[in-house]
Amino acid sequence: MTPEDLYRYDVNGYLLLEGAIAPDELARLNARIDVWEERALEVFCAKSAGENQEVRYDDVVNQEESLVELAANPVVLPHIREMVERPRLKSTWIAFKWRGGQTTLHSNHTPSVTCNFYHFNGQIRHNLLNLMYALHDIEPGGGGLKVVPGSHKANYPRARGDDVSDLLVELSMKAGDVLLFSHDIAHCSKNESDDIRRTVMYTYCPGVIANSFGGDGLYERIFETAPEGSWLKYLTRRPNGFRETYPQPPELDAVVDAVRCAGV
Ligand SMILES: O=C(O)CCC(=O)C(=O)O
Repeated sequence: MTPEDLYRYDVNGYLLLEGAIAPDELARLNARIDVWEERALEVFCAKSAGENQEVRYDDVVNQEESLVELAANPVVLPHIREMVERPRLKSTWIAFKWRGGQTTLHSNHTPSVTCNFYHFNGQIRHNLLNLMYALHDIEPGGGGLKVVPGSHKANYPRARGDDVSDLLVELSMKAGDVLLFSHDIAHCSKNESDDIRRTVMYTYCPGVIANSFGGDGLYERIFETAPEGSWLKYLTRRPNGFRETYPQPPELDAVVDAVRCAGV
């Protein structure tokens, strides 16, 4: 991460990286995700008007092979490595949001256990770093994440019933962009357009934290088949308290250089 990125992320609690998925890869992924959207459309059509107009599929890396490699996307590995201690993949999901589809305002910001939330300790540390990839453009009003910048470091809790709409900033994205954000930031979204918002999420936690779904062996199959010494293997290892279950690959300079040479 550059000093500019670090400053912005620390102050705001989020960072948008443009073009994190190469165009040909994006087209390949979207062709696969079209199939999921067809499935989702059936669920959406069965919803009543009062329901949340969102269809979400959890744990997608175990169901959609084309999404596995993105878990260790070389464009974002330096950010994950920098900001999460002994990182692990925690959860993944695809979400389709139609008009009215929303996620209500929430955050993890509960500074009751000091090692368990966003903090700075000579280095940015997260309990939960979220990566939201836009697979289609998300125009203003199209369900882009709305955040309260800086709220990941708030010292006062949000007052009950305060919708903080005066503080919310909506983040539009282009297809292939990735939005990194601390789950301690107050965030929400609502699609108020006729476009279907199509996103895929990957979340990362320190090695000591368990998976959101399934047991410790949730990513066993991916771990077993990932190349020895790879970041994919490391990120999908089992949690085991403070003890590592697989060695962390070397620093990412070589990865970053390779990405630069490839012109990503
Ligand atoms: O899909 C969204 O807009 C919100 C995602 C979210 O709330 C989260 O990652 O915690």
